[in-house]
Amino acid sequence: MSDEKWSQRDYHHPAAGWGAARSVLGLIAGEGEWVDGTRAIFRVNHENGGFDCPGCAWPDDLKGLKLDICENGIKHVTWEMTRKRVDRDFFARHTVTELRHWSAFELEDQGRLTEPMVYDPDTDRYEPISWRDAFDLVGAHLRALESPHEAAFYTSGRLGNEASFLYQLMAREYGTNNLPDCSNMCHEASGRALKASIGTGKGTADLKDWEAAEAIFVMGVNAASNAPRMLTALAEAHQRGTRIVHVNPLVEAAATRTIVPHDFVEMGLMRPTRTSNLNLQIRPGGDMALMRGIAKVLLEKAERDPRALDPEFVERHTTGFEEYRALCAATSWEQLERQSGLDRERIIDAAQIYSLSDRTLISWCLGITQHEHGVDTVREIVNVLLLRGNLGREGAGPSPVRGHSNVQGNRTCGIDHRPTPEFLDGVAEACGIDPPREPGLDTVGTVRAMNEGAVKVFVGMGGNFAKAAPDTPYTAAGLRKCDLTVHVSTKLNHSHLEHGRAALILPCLGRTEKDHQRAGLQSSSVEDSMSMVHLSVGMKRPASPHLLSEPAIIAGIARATLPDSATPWEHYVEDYDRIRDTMAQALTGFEDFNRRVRLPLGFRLVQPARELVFLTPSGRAEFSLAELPDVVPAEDDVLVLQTMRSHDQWNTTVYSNDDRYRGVRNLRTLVFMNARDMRDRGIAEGDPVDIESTSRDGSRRRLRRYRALAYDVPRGSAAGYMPEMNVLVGSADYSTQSDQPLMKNLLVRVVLSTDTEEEANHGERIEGARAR
Ligand SMILES: Nc1nc2c(c(=O)[nH]1)N[C@H]1C(S)=C(S)[C@@H](COP(=O)(O)OP(=O)(O)OC[C@H]3O[C@@H](n4cnc5c(=O)[nH]c(N)nc54)[C@H](O)[C@@H]3O)O[C@H]1N2
Ligand SMILES: Nc1nc2c(c(=O)[nH]1)N[C@H]1C(S)=C(S)[C@@H](COP(=O)(O)OP(=O)(O)OC[C@H]3O[C@@H](n4cnc5c(=O)[nH]c(N)nc54)[C@H](O)[C@@H]3O)O[C@H]1N2
Ligand SMILES: [Mo]
Repeated sequence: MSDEKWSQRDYHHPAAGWGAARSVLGLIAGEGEWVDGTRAIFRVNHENGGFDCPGCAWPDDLKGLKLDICENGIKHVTWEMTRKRVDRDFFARHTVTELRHWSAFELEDQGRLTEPMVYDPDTDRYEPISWRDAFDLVGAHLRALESPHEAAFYTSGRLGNEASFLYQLMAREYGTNNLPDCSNMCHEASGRALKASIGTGKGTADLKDWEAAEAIFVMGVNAASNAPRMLTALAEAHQRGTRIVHVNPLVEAAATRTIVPHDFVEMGLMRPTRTSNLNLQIRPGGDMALMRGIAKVLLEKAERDPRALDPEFVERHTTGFEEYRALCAATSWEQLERQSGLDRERIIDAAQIYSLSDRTLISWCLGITQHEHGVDTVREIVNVLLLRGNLGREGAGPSPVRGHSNVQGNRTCGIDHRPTPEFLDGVAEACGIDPPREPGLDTVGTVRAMNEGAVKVFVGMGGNFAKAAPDTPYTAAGLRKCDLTVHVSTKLNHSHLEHGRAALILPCLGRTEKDHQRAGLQSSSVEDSMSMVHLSVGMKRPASPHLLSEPAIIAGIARATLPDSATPWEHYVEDYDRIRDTMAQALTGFEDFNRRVRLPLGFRLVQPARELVFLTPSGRAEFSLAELPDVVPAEDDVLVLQTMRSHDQWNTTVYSNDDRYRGVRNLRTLVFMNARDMRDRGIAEGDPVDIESTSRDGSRRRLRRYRALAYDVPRGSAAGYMPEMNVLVGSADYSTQSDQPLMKNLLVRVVLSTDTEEEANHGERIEGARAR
């Protein structure tokens, strides 16, 4: 973070390659982690021993060189393994009010948290507290609440399966389903859509399918930065002749060419592999129209050539086909072109690639889900797959790219504010508790409830709720209204500083560290994007002798809160095999858990839809019949703004102000715009602009003196970075289908700034909410 001037120019090198290699070396050296860093890298994602890379949820490669790592994974691992420490002296030197002005980078860069800390309002500082007193404080607050629903238990997607199971058990034994999680902002739409369409809320494809596909659609994901190991799959697929279609308003680095990250020969020769056959620069939110257009082309073609569809599959395994056919016929090309922002010819090109392939995978991430119509769009993706039987067949199926490394496992193990009756029955029987049956609060609901005084205790199991959640000042105000906020964390972040009247920071072991309990060295399991469950074992000495594991912290809180609990909390923590034995009884698909998770590559959870068993009301895969929404803003001067990640950040952790593949150096307070949209507004390259959003409740919010940069985005759309831009997301701006905040769909006006430098960059709310 220097005062060095910013710059932006096109990046012409392939993704991964030497830019990435240089960056990795700098990172390892920079953190003073040469030895540990390099040793750790060779232990990431290994089949025997080693820890699961916390960088993303892409599965481990099962073949070839076991060097399945990437630049951003290494960045993430070395960040956790830093030698720097945030100790009691640090907290003694800085008041909370002072720290609140530090950047996210500056806070995390102080290093690892070392001991439990409690907030002292008299000194406005965090001070040391013993674990026992910390647990007692949480227990006292939770026991004093009038109703268990006055507490919320947030989870960020790093938490291992065993800890997730204990955490949900504690919340439910205590009496609430208030289990908001990061998935509420991430893939909630995918889960709901897949559950409705095919009966189970997960993708059906695995890495073998990626290797067998004849066509792959990559929709709304910046793979080179956020799932870099996907680059290998794409490059290898392209070399095999697989046709690859990228759908994205931006042409991202992975959508052109890459150097296979672990192919050192190719790196040496600088020989890039192409990763695309077709790039479709879609209008934001236009993906559903594209999918419907593809279906329309296929259905018209099928009138002359029945092989355009898979009539046998449709007949045997689906319902609603005739209605869907009629819906497609009734949707005009004019509508499809306008809503997708694509010409008919381009849609036909995509349909052609799709219809010439007998094995097609469609993968997607936040560009699809963080929209009002995220659920309908994912269901439309499934509709298109069903038409040609691309399900339950090798090389085919829906393949959402999940975010956090264990976000899928969290859900499987019960982190869900809307648990199914079957799930609760399993837990009730195996654990002898009587769980609450009514749905709990999700992320958006928790923020509102804290502000309304309905939630008084907030427990965050990892993550950075204050910055990750929408409407930053409103979320902060909610946290500050709480009687108690508790954060289980590895590093300091703003959530510790927007605290309740009483507040605790509880430091935990990271995934790279050895977790010793009474029965010896413990391991935790995780589930990747493709339903593979395997063990992760830390190999480093803990950052401090005072750290506890997440299961131990949960057990400590549970015992203090539920003194008469029949759950053997201490017994569980002594040996995680015991937790797994209970999970084997409680959770479907976890039979014989302890044995199977120790198989060299773990095991694959059964995904019934892949076996063509559909747990839907009809027992079949269900075509969805949603009306095509209007995604074009009503007013001409409004732009649709998306908030995304740079190459050099991990969610709320910002490593630098650079964004290599988009050619940006030293600037995050930027907005990418179409050059013609800039000209229309009298804005020149790099001019300071104000960005004003209008929320659904009529309230307006503004960011000042951002820099406008011309970028290849469709007219009428714009892009900038999360989490800074969360100040523009109103608390009313969430999808009615998924309750996900509309982080890729903000309606904004951008104008030349008339402010002075001093007024720069502070997000603000500029008008009270009008009633809807
Ligand atoms: N290095 C690194 N890795 C990460 C993360 C990280 O922060 N850093 N975060 C992790 C997490 S939690 C997650 S959820 C994932 C996020 O992975 P991504 O989904 O790649 O995250 P974003 O950076 O938000 O990028 C969204 C992409 O969707 C595109 N997009 C926006 N709107 C639309 C649209 O309407 N239609 C289409 N088709 N595309 C659109 C954007 O141009 C961008 O390419 O990555 C995970 N991996
Ligand atoms: N505007 C906008 N907002 C977004 C998004 C967007 O695209 N646009 N994306 C959303 C998405 S997809 C997500 S997933 C959320 C992310 O929301 P979160 O998961 O809440 O945020 P992270 O930044 O991933 O959390 C980082 C913190 O986790 C803690 N941590 C790291 N490792 C560990 C560990 O092993 N154990 C524990 N206990 N703590 C640990 C550290 O203290 C670190 O500061 O943000 C959402 N917010
Ligand atoms: Mo995410």
